[in-house]
Amino acid sequence: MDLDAVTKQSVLHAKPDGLILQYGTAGFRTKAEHLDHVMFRMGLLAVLRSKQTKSTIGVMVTASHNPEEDNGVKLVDPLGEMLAASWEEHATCLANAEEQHLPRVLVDISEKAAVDLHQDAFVVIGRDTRPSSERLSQSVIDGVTVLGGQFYDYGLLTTPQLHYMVFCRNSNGQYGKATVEGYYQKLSLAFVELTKQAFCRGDDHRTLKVDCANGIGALKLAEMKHYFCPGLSVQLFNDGTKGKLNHLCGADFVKSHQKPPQGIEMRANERCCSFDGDADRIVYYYHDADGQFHLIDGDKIATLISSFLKELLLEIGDGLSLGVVQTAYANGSSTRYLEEVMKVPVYCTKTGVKHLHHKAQEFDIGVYFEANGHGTVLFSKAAETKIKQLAKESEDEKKAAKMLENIIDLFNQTIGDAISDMLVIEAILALKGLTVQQWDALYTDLPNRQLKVKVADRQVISTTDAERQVVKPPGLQEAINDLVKKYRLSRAFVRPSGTEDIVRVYAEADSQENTDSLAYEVSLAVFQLAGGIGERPQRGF
Ligand code: 16G
Ligand code: MG
Repeated sequence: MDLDAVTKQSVLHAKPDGLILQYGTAGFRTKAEHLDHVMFRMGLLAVLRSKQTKSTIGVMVTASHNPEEDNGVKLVDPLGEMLAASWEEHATCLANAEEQHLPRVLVDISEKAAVDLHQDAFVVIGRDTRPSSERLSQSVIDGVTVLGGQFYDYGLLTTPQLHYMVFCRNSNGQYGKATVEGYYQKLSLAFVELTKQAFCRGDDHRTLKVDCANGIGALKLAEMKHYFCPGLSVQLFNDGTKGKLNHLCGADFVKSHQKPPQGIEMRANERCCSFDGDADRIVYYYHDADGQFHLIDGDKIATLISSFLKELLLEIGDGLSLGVVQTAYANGSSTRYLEEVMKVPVYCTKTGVKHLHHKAQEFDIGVYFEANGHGTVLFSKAAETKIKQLAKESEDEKKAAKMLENIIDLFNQTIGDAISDMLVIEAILALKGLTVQQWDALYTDLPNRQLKVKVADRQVISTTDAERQVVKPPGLQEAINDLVKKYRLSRAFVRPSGTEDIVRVYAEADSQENTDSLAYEVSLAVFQLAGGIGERPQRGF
């Protein structure tokens, strides 16, 4: 390591005095103007991680669904996964080191992680469409080059596409070709194969309206959509030509406000979906004939997908295990439906993709979705081999095995991917001949409400049992228990946000009115027992 060169370059990417940032659930994320030094340093860290793993490492510059003025960065590990937890700590140390300590921190990390400094390093970089992203990704490149790393800059990519590229490169192309064209071809080939039967039945021409959050998803879907024709035609809205990124649109807006985005024309019973700003989340929705809005979130997506997979597995008489992984935010009705009607085992983990992802890896086939629309299906190597080598005795078995093979190719196995999820969902709806209303009718969501409470220090709250129980501060869980007892079919939990300086409150109950009361009362308990600041929570929002 040429530490003198690092010191010299680092001055050009100086850390603002006193700024402390944390590598959180989704990497570093804050106002773009505070991130230049973090980007440079993540370039340095990516080189060390690449040397240590002897693999290509990814760096994605994005702040997902955050406002356009924000930005962020995360590292992608060799198999296209999120950065290992021990390296999150290194990332935090490096980002917060004062200028004069930077060389020492780099040496420390190299020693602690036993990095072979003679090893070559290769880093691939992607970015979203934010105005600040191009400049910030240049700072990443400065960091990579000053430590002698090689790099390839993909430029504009969705987050899942960058994960895909990393995995392709580290699997010697076995997972796919590490180009945008390779990604399009892999997914669209699997989609066309999978839907052949449905579309040759002459089913009506299918149209889907997609709100792209004025983000990168629009550019990529525009390049890709001719591959799905004539089976599926997608119409893009909020494609970034006019509106602001994530402003009054996108998956996060639709899910949290439970209303349609601006900028999309919806007619009754038309199937619509929204991506988030970096296209790793998707939610569906429609208006019924009475103009009522219906949201189909990650829970219902998981249900549709797992019931289809279960049917195919029954067909091939497999013995492969299927499990669904959710978080505490999953609607109670979805969990009940999966367990009691579909008889599928359901597991709950802490919020954040990496937690769900790791749990899902324990199954032959692990379906994971957060209610907010982030999710995918992971097939173990063993399951994939078994499906491919199965002695197929009947036509039906052959058909089911072929479909499973296509589904394996269609799902992005590295991380939730709005484009790939959308194609799987569209394929299943077409094959099953399901309308969006029929899908929605699988079960009825319990009314639910999410609120935010401002407290002086959100870390005074700590939780256990996959965030469903509070252990600190004392008395808070007891207060929540007492409030929950007042309502039917009720449930509530609180947790400190990993991305904002607030505490999140979740409540559900038998009616919207009761849910709103419960959410308000729990917010008040948080405010009183966990050091609330500013305005007290108000009834009615
Ligand atoms: C991040 C996570 C997402 C999680 C959300 C929770 C990744 C890639 N993203 O966006 O999974 O649902 O944070 O935010 O892990 P919160 O902690 O503010 O509620
Ligand atoms: Mg995102």
